[in-house]
Amino acid sequence: MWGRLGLDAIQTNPVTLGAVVGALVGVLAVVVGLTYFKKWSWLWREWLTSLDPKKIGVMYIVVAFIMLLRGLADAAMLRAQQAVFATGPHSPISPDMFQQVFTAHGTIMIFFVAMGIIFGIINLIMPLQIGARDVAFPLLNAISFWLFAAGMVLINVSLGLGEFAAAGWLAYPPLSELAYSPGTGIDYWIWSLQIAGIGSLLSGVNFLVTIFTMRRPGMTLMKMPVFVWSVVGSLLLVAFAFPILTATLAMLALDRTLGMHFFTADMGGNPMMYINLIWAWGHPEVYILVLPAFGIFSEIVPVFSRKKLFGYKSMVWAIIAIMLLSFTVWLHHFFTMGAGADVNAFFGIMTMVIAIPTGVKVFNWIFTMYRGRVSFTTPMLWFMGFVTTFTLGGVTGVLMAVPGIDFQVHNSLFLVAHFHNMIIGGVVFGAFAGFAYWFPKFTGFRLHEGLGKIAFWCWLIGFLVAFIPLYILGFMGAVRRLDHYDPSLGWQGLFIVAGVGVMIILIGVLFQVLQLAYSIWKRKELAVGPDPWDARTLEWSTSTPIPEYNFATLDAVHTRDAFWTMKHSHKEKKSVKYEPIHVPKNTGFGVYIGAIAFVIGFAIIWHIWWLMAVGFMALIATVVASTQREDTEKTFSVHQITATEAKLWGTDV
Ligand code: HEM
Ligand SMILES: [Cu+2]
Repeated sequence: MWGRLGLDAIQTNPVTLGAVVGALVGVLAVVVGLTYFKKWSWLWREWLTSLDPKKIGVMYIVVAFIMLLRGLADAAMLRAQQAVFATGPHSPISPDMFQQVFTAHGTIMIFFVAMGIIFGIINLIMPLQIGARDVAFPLLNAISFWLFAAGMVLINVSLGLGEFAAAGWLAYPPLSELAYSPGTGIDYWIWSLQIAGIGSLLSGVNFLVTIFTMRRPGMTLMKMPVFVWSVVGSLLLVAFAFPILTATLAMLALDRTLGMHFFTADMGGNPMMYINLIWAWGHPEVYILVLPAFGIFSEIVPVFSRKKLFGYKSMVWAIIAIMLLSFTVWLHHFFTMGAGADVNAFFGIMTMVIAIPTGVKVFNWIFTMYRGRVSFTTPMLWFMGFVTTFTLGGVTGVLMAVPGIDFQVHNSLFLVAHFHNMIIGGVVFGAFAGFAYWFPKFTGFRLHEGLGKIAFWCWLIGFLVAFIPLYILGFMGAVRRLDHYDPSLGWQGLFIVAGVGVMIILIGVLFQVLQLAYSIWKRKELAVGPDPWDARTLEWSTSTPIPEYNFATLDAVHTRDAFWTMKHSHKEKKSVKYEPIHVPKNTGFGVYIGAIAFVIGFAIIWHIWWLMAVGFMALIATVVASTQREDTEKTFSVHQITATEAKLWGTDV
């Protein structure tokens, strides 16, 4: 009846059990809190069923932040093992568990932290920046979020029920095939990524349509803010790369559940095919994550340098070039697989070519600062940290693009240091910069600067202390995913230094939490107006708090920095005339579809076939029911808009 699921599926390892109990206590605390304060219906009405991208964006970021804490906990365990226990016979972390921990860390950080942050920020900022009131398909947007959330819950269930995957974050076969990973871990991995990935694909299409059809009148493509351009680049990559992931995961699932042989080492299968496919998605994926971060910095640098962005057009072309080139380099992840010298040379050269448009962007940011009146606020500090660490990561990347060198450092800690340089310096610092920059637009108060600066320095110094030793260790021959080594190798000192670096980072995270709490506490003193930084793009032109319909009127724009022009052209303000505005009504369909996707995934993982069938039928019924909704919009009347605007702008009449 319950397929592979039995009581023996419950994890009993003390470390895992502790984590599960901790997580359950956390969930319980939230449930009790919501019940005690009678907030359930508020939560359902205001948040879970909302189709407002501003709220969906916040929910993405909340999920991503919780997952960041889990990913950091995993990272701390890896560091503790390598610094303290790796040379001795005893460790609280068994070799098998170590594999689960690095797989969990990589998977969760990429799919549920970085992707969550990026989609959260796109939801929050993109519609506002193009001067729109919504996205093209609001319900689809909610469904995407709930599929992301369903994938997140599913992969975390494997902590307590069954096992976490232990084949690395990309689950290379043959290790990930049934013969070598007979448990449920890989199935959890496949289905949670499949569900979340379909959500990402739907978002990608949804946002592209939004950008191409819903811009303010007058905002031609070459007048879009660079952040929006970076989102276009990122989403085109989503649209073309995620189907490859979906197909690859589906083939691995067919191998594992129906005994097929796409990627097995026998019966005509070929594991090398998987490695090609997964990186044909995987390399574009890193640009899916980093392009929006470039976009964030392209907004921040001009505002805090009090100058317009240097080289707008070259910025746009650089995004397009990076986007196209990123599909031509995937083989640099497996130069050592034996494709031959000519193939390796081609992919090595293409990889180096990508450094050119990226360099263009870095120079443009620096030229924007040149002779500007630069104010070193926290967003700007994150930018400076980004330029430093990202450039270091870029240089080591170009180094590894030389196949001959890669043969030496492939799968070593040198590589691990390189990609964390790009991901932490690029995506994570970019997210923090954007968070500090846009926070006041959504809340009406700034984050405390002093605490933010301390957090920044902890992150930057902690990052360098944690990862520079890995470059050296990589040269000394330390491979990645290593849970034991001989003390005579002399590596332990460097691993201990790296561990200290992680502690400094964790102190930084503590300061960020402190900063948020303190800023909320002191929100009266930190209160600011709708345009605290004297910014240039449309999201700052509406009031704070932002009304549900974003903008009362959709005035045409004429220039690139549209809001800047509005502020500085001394045209007489025409008397505004409002028209009724329609916004989508809340609906629970997103939540239902996410929940059903979770059940289907769970049923397939545990081979509970009747439940899977029931799930699919429920899915079809729900989709059909959702198309039958009639009363899907609510309307703000002219009278309501006038009253709301007067209240928001503090000009009560
Ligand atoms: C912020 C502090 C972080 C620390 C201290 C850290 C630490 C580590 C460590 C120790 C490993 C294992 C290295 C080994 O193989 O020996 C690792 C692997 C990895 N990390 Fe991180 N990491 C951090 C953040 C991130 C972030 C933000 C991401 C992505 C968004 C990320 C993605 C990965 C991936 C994909 C792997 C490879 C996992 C595998 O081998 O399958 N990490 N990290
Ligand atoms: Cu790559």
